[in-house]
Amino acid sequence: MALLSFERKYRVRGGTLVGGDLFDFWVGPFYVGFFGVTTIFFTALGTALIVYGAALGPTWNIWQISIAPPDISYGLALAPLTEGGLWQIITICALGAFCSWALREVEICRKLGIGYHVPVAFGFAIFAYFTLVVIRPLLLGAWGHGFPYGIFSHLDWVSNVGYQYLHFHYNPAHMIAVSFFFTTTLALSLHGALILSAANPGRDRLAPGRQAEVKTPEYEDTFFRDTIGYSIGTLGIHRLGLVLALNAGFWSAVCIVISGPFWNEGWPQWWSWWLDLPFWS
Ligand code: 07D
Ligand code: 07D
Ligand code: U10
Repeated sequence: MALLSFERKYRVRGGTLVGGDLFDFWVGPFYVGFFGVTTIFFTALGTALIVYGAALGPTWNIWQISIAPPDISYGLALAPLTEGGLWQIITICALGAFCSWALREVEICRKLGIGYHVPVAFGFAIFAYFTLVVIRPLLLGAWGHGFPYGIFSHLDWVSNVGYQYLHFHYNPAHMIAVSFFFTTTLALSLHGALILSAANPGRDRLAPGRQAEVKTPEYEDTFFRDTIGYSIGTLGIHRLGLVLALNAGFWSAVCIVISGPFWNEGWPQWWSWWLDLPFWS
């Protein structure tokens, strides 16, 4: 079914979580819904506050604009606008916008009658952000532990926090997260390459007598059986991809939340448990 005639069939009322029919309409290609309105609200307010913070100075250089969290001395209190209060409201707006976006995805899934996999997956990204700017600062007792909102300043924060633990690569959860990120790109490159190779077979590599045609999944299975002895299958690779990517985000959240709240020394020191094993003595 062509996209436009499909849309005529699917663009009907129903499936909303909040607001009933009130916002149940589209603007151009975009579904609006109650959560489309809250997305626009939080995004517009948050962006306006970032622009206001930038206007307060000292720079309009897009790379250097930075909205810093309050000083550690404010603890978990609200800070004056110009001393971190802006960061606090922008954080609320960001979480409001991200959660609205996820719930708008849920409403679209309900309209389509498909699973909630995409909003659940986005939920893991939101969870990683929530861990950085809410859970860890709460556990450490100050909003000042959140990261600043600026392109280069947030890189400075990552580097500084990393070196605070001497060698962040020794953080075991960081190792797991990094490995999941690497595995995700490996899996996506294998999958993208395999699908393209089956959909678009090279004429010059065809065995004599074969026609260039889009190949069936048996060919895809056989490639990996011949290569590594096992094929995970056409549905399986998508399950695997999702599981790998969600784990990358999940273990990232773990690696940062244990740094400080549950481990104060350098991460290399953490490995002394290995040397302390009774086995060696
Ligand atoms: C390609 C989808 C499109 C999204 C894009 C991002 C903004 C920010 C805001 C000026 C894959 C849009 C950017 C709306 C503009 C202001 C105030 C997604 C794609 C293009 N980072 N980070 C970037 C964010 C954190 C780290 C780039 C956001 C943590 C490192 C971009 C968050 C840590 C590097 C960016 C966030 C961290 C980057 C490209 C939130 C650990 C880089 C992102 C909300 C996770 C890279 C100059 C990208 C870079 C980079 C955005 C959080 C580390 C500016 C929105 C605190 C080491 N980050 N980041 O392609 O070039 O994502 O930085 O949590 O090297 Mg970051
Ligand atoms: C938080 C982004 C959420 C985004 C959301 C959506 C918009 C809308 C609109 C485009 C989690 C935002 C959307 C704004 C945009 C439009 C229209 C994603 C988030 C909700 N590290 N490290 C990680 C590596 C080192 C350190 C994670 C590698 C050094 C610290 C990942 C290396 C030191 C922290 C990772 C390396 C160090 C991390 C990041 C290599 C520094 C964290 C991914 C090869 C000296 C962070 C939760 C992530 C973390 C983190 C990878 C090196 C420090 C596993 C590959 C040794 C302090 N590092 N790292 O979390 O875990 O994504 O955050 O050297 O805080 Mg690291
Ligand atoms: C996948 C797949 C698959 C496919 C696919 C894909 C995964 C097998 C079948 C998809 C993959 C791709 C297309 C590949 C590329 C994707 C990436 C690399 C990922 C990164 C993506 C991007 C960088 C693009 C990001 C773009 C975004 C997020 C869109 C931005 C849009 C908006 C902000 C509008 C959102 C709409 C909302 C909230 C509701 C409706 C609102 C409007 C239309 C605006 C009008 C406003 C109102 C009506 C309210 C009034 C508001 C006011 C007055 C204030 C406005 C103020 C402002 C500041 C705007 O597996 O199959 O193929 O394709």
